[in-house]
Amino acid sequence: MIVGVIDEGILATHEDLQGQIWVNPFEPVDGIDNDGNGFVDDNLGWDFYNNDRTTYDDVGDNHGTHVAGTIGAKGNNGIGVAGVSWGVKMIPIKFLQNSGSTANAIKSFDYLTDLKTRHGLNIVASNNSWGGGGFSQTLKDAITRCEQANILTVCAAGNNGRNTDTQPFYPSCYDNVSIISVASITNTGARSSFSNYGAVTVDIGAPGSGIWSTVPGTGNTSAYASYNGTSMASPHMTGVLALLAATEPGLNGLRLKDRLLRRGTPTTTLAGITMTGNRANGFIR
Ligand SMILES: [Ca+2]
Ligand SMILES: [Ca+2]
Ligand SMILES: [Ca+2]
Ligand SMILES: [Ca+2]
Repeated sequence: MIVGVIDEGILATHEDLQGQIWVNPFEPVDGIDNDGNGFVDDNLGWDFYNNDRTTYDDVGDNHGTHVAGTIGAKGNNGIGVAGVSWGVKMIPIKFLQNSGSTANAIKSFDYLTDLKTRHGLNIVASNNSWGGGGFSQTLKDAITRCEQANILTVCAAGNNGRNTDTQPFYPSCYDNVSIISVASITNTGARSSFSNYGAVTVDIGAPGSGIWSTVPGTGNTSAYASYNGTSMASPHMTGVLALLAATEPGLNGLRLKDRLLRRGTPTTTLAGITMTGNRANGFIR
């Protein structure tokens, strides 16, 4: 199972992420674009922000590293945390470094679509713990190209505490059927006060308050921190999606999404303010 993490970079050498980061098998580091995708030596994904091959930069790529830990930090190794899916491989696709552009977000989605269509990799989804720009037809079109390649787009619902049915937040509110928009809940199951919601535009809830995960420490050491946000809820959902895809390899794309949403746990605090009224459930039957 492979998922794309479209975010900041990821500290791939973190003690609890080693082995969890995808390595491009078609791209030896030799100064040549061996796989012909236009990116030289993209063995660990690509950095669209700086347009270079280093998908971790020592400038505070902590958000991306934190998100990655929630999806797939190594479990059962006696250290740190355990991600939702221990068997997943994550492709670092960096387009954020404090800020990011829609143009580079589009390139990020297309990078993933190209990897899957070119090599037939089992890329099931991308995680998108970001948003906030206005409506962009070209970004929506890039998500549609992912959709056509059976790559689901998991999105943070946003942290404005508002109903996005009336005040949209993007990309979570594009009407692509492949988007899964995730609200944040607390450890009691209540909606986190910051979390956006919407009976039409938000699909499901997942934990996003007080989430302990991997971050770069001083000198790029392995550290851990607690963050809040729908940015932390979305990767829980992406992790559950990877688990489900692993146990039911015949399911992909929209069938996977449908199964994923329906197997959530009904949650009264999410009823009427999300499409399903469910919270994510990683229990494999
Ligand atoms: Ca390449
Ligand atoms: Ca190369
Ligand atoms: Ca870089
Ligand atoms: Ca661990």
